[in-house]
Amino acid sequence: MGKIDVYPTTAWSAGTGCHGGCGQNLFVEDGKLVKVEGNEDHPWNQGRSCPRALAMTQYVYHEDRITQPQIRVGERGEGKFEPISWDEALDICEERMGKIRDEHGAESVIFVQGTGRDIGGPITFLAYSYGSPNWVQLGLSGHSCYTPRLGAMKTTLGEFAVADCSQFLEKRYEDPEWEAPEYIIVWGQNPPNTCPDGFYGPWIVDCMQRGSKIISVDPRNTWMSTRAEYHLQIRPGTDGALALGMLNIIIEEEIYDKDFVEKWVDGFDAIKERAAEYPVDKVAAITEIPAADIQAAARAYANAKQAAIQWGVPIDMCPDGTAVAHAISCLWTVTGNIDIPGGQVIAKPAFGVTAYPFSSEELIELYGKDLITRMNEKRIGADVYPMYKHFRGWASPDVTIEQIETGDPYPIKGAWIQTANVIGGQAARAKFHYDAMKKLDFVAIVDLFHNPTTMALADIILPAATFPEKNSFRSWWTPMDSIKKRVQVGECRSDWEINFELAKRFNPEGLQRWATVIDYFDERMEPSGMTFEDLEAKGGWAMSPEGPGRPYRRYEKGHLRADGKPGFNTPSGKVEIYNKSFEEWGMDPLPFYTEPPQSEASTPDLFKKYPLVMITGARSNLFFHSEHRQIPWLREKEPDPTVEIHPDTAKEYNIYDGEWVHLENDMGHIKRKTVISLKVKPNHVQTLHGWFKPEAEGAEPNLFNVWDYQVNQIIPGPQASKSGFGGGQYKTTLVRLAKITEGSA
Ligand SMILES: Nc1nc2c(c(=O)[nH]1)N[C@H]1C(S)=C(S)[C@@H](COP(=O)(O)OP(=O)(O)OC[C@H]3O[C@@H](n4cnc5c(=O)[nH]c(N)nc54)[C@H](O)[C@@H]3O)O[C@H]1N2
Ligand SMILES: Nc1nc2c(c(=O)[nH]1)N[C@H]1C(S)=C(S)[C@@H](COP(=O)(O)OP(=O)(O)OC[C@H]3O[C@@H](n4cnc5c(=O)[nH]c(N)nc54)[C@H](O)[C@@H]3O)O[C@H]1N2
Ligand SMILES: [Mo]
Repeated sequence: MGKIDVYPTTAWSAGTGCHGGCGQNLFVEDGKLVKVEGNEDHPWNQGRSCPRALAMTQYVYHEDRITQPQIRVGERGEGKFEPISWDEALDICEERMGKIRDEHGAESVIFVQGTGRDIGGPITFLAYSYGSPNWVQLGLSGHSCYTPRLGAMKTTLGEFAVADCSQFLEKRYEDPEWEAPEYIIVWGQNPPNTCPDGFYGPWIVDCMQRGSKIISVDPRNTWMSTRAEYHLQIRPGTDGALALGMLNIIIEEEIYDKDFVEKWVDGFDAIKERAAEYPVDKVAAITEIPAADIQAAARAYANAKQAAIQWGVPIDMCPDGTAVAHAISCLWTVTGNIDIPGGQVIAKPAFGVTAYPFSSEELIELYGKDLITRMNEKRIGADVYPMYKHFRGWASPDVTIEQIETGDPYPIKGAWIQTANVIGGQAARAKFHYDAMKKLDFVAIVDLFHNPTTMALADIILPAATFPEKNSFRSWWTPMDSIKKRVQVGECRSDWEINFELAKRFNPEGLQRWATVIDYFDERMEPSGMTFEDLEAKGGWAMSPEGPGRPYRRYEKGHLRADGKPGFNTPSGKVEIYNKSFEEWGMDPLPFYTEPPQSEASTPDLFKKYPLVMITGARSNLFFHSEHRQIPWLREKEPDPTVEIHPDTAKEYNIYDGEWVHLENDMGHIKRKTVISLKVKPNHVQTLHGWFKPEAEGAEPNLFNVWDYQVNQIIPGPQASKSGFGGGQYKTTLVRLAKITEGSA
């Protein structure tokens, strides 16, 4: 046995899959990773690990990993690939993408990513160097993941905010300035399992151990809701009504923070009037939550000295998710819970460091003025939906797939897919996506394993590195972390390295000032006064010093505005709950509620046929979306795709526990194994998305049995939001159960 070296690093995608941030120790023996354990010296997770991190050795050295670039040699979907060298693979990408650019323009290649892994930096670096404004989470209907919440916060508060669990303070819970929230509303989130969006879920549990009480807004009985003071068991998709109802109670009963509202809030009277349209009995009827519970929870939150809200992706998936997020943000605004200890703390990236440029000036310097013109004029969906037009960055997923199908107003010919399993995980209307994407001339995919999307579409596959195999840095709120390469597997390369090399071929002039990716990291990290290696030498993480990057009450200290004056970073200097940006963009400046597109009220006939509301995607901590089904330690714990069904419903359908059933609607059906459970209400069922069987045949038509299990086949689209942000119907689709009988497929 050789010597085992222990290296601290930060987990961020490839491997755990997640939004990352955990300090992990890598145990390396003779150049091989032999164990991963939580790093106790890291302030984020303080030594803890999740099952996916603990199973890293099985992920890194899995026999199915793609460890060399591959080229397709058979027909698309035949599953015939052959290894080629990196040079050959990148030459082909350069040539094929170059040809599309020459013939149709750079906008005819889309750059597709999945959720917020370590990818925003590398993929925009490549897309913009190539010249395409079409960076898209293809298939994520309504861009219904965090973007609607971000959009609502930025336009009202001028900032982003998160529940304060002391994460911006080095001493964490020991810091005397911090106070535990008296109440935390855990709103459509399952934090212990999911740790999303720069937030470590177990922090909520840490707060509970320090006295925080929970208000859970969740249609299901979960670990969190069963430990809550109040469980508001909401009808899926009706969160907007609940938020407005609570707001109305707080305003009517005058339990809001009058001083804060007086000094810092713009548009209170208008909000008051709008909220009055949501009296508690009406809201109780919409949400199926007893009126008394809504009142009690609203009072508990508003009367607390400090209280926080930690919200999740179901909010984005409500119709008009931006309006729902706007409504919820009004709760923390009128109660004055902004940037106070144990409230909603303003979240900024450590030292202001970001993985990719946001400002026009920086974009122009790197990629040329032409890119900005393309972003404004050619970005897909910007001419259709206000939130895409005014939030530069993303193209609209819903419009992109239509445009691939129609070629209107210009053809889409190629796709660069990196960190997304569009067909097997991300896309609602999965079959429509599959059919449309088959029409693309050229598809390059960067991934670690085969999945239904690589099998069905890839012309070139490039093998990505896991986090122990890569150099990178992370600055998603706080701290700023370094990720340092310690092992090598096959010829795998990091996403940064792959994109850096190809980007240089497309934009040699703009990018010539960096010889290596580390040079680029050093430049991005400049505001911190540290280089990548400096940060490594400090132990791999650092937090912003006293000043704009550190809480609390920065609006009083003049830390938020460019002019250095007290106030918020909005035109009025106040929190603009009457949303002037929305008004200017032709949207409702006040929050409102929209009924889900499928429900007893909106589609009574459909409801008669399909009386069950299907909630999908309540995360398992064993899997990240469609990943990890091939990892033995994880799969063993959850071998089959299941559906949670209430005992009464099981009785009605005459279904026993463990029996395989179909979930079906007019779009088709999928298979699930029944788990009879009190977690769901009788009229709801819940099932995890992302299922395919890596152990099954990959070649068409099988595609790892994806069509047997992929729930997104029966989730409709396009999104249900006028603004374009929000309303992917992942939590509100109507279905029925059917016994699988002999002869049924
Ligand atoms: N029914 C239903 N569907 C949903 C949801 C739901 O709640 N219900 N949630 C939606 C949401 S919120 C989101 S954000 C999307 C997410 O959807 P995706 O992010 O597309 O998730 P996956 O399907 O797991 O596909 C990710 C792929 O990236 C690869 N990968 C992982 N890490 C890396 C890496 O570091 N580098 C590279 N190059 N590849 C990597 C994995 O192997 C996998 O093949 O899914 C959406 N789909
Ligand atoms: N292990 C693991 N972690 C993950 C992921 C993963 O796949 N696996 N995915 C990552 C991604 S991209 C995301 S977006 C996040 C998502 O993570 P979260 O934001 O936590 O969201 P979900 O797990 O979809 O749902 C959280 C809870 O909301 C409830 N819910 C369902 N519908 C509604 C509704 O209409 N209203 C309300 N109020 N509640 C509802 C569900 O019952 C569930 O308990 O997790 C991230 N972290
Ligand atoms: Mo997500």
